[in-house]
Amino acid sequence: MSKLQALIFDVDGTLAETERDGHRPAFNAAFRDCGLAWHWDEQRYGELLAITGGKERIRHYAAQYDSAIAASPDFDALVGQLHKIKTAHYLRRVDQGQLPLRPGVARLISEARQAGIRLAIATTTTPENVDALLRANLGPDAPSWFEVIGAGDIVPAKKPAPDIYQWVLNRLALPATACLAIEDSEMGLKSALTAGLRCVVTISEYTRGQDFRGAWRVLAGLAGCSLGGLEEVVLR
Ligand code: XBP
Ligand code: MG
Repeated sequence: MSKLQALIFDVDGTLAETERDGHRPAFNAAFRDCGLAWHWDEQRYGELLAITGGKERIRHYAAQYDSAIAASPDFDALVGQLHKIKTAHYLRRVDQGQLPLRPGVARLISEARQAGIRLAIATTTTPENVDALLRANLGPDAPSWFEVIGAGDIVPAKKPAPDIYQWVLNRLALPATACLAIEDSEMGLKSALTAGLRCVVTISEYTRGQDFRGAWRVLAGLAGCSLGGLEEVVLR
């Protein structure tokens, strides 16, 4: 039995519903800015979320639907430029308050802080996106509440690989048994489980119907979830 010592939060889909109305329009704006006739509608984007990481998602889409561009000599540079522009568009949306936290997230973070439970982030998204989302919704100090923020390219293999959770556990210097991961997707769940973590899933807009076998709890969201309830999960 272990006492819960840390909560490790995923970001996109878990802290906030960022994909459909945040990342997706930011990608489309970057495509327009670069003169590409690409457009990811809600359904296409849902399919593309099977590829974690924005740059990886762009590469996958080009390989599938625009082989001429994928084969161009400056494709690598184009991917980097597209993603940089996309991130700027995304950050603008976050800073304008367009991406609120999901119900119950702020309360759980506050409860954990009051109880001395350590906080961390394990996400595929770009680090600046994490800081901006936390500041926009919880105030300028919020990123400092998270002892470890593992994000984006800090690890070689993105979710569902366990790398990002292993990276966070190493920096927390805690065993997986003392922590609980909170995720929204099958990819994130697999990443946490492979890293030896218990994981609570809060289903998000794009992850309804995914395979959450192995999760300790599958919830519609954190609105009705207390820290005590989560601690009881870990102590089982
Ligand atoms: C979700 C992702 C990210 C975002 C886009 O991350 O897979 O790639 O879709 O962000 P998580 P970037 O659920 O692990 O938070 O374009 O910065 O990758
Ligand atoms: Mg997620």
